[in-house]
Amino acid sequence: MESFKIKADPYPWPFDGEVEPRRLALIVIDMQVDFCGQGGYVESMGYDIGLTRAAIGPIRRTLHVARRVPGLLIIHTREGHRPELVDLPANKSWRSRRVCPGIGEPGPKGRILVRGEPGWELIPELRPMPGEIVVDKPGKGSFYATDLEHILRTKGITHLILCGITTDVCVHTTMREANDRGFECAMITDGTAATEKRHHEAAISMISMQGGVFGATVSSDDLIEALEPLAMARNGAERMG
Ligand code: C5J
Repeated sequence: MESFKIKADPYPWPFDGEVEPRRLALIVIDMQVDFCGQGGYVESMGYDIGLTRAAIGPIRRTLHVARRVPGLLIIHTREGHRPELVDLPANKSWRSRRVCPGIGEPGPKGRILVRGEPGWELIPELRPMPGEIVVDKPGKGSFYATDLEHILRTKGITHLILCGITTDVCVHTTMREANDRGFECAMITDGTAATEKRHHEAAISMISMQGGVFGATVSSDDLIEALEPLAMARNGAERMG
């Protein structure tokens, strides 16, 4: 079985030399209209979605290769709450209403961060392909109150590559949760983005402290270069994301 390693910061990834694709999952976090689409939650709060949308191109290019690597598991996550909001903690609700519209309230893309609403959907550019896994999560971390860990353990996954939005919130929280559970993690620097550039940069910088306290960071170009030799040749039916 072929394996690969990647140029990364602060150490060549992974720590254990090389990884086989069957041990690896690519996790695409919360690429939802609410976080990077027009009329979504992030835009309604007054942030520039040009910043969060910057991750779309690098993620598409990464998926284009990753989808052709046999054995590599692809997982998408969505942050959102049940329509009755019974899984929305009072403090998360209260804080979100300070910036308005709050979670569960109506916005241009339906009720904010509510499952089934247009704003909660994954953006069309990054729609999952058949066979890819979608994990719905009520919190910032992808492990909290989900079956993600059960899926990863069942599939024998030991290494994770993370991308999506936002770098400083859901991506970082997921990376920290995964790291504490013993998964070897790398985050794609240009495949992540935040609502403020300085937060994105700080989140990347934090990962490299203490010798790679949560894992490592890689560029999408270096990841693609490492994956490409393992990818099957394109066929006629295959298309770019
Ligand atoms: C936030 C996320 N920022 N997906 N969610 O509230 O990072």
